[in-house]
Amino acid sequence: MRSNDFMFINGQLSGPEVIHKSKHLSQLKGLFEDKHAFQQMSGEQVVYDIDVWRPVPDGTEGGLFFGVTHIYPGTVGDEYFMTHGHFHKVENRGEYYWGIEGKGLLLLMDKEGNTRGEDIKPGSIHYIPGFTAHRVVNTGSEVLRFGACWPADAGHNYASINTTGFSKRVKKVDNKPLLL
Ligand code: PAN
Ligand code: ZN
Repeated sequence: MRSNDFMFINGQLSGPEVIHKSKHLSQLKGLFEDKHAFQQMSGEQVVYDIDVWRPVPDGTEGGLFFGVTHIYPGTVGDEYFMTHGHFHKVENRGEYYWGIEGKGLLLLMDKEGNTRGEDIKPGSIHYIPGFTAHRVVNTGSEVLRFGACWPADAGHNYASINTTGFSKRVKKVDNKPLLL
């Protein structure tokens, strides 16, 4: 029998078609509240890395993608490092996230702009329904790793987050995360 070349060990995804991408601070311009603190930081700084396995072409109906995101610890002013966040382009497409290492908060925002948070920690599983924007925030002092599985035809709509953002932010207040 032929063995599969894809492996997922110790939070690291490997295999011949795995794509690695880094998200630099400069690519998250406008998302953090403290513009002054943002300007003082290097735009070259990596906020998170993503490893994605796309076994089928982007947009394939019925296909699934598998990814791992690694968010580094840090803040912009008092706001924790986080992913850009998005709705899916095909809005009804859902997704699974699960915690692997580190701790944080998954922000879920519905179409009416109501935002709620779920704790991400090793072993936690999160079902993200369709029509729901999702963003992950690293509230710990270590790297936060989480897995994701989503439909290959979901696509990403980042534009609406660029303009309206999420209705809540996660900030470090007295050394503790607060959803404000
Ligand atoms: C994830 C995200 C990944 C990075 O794979 O794309 O965590 O977050 P942003 O895409 O918001 O930068 C996912 O939700 N895919 O649909
Ligand atoms: Zn998604």
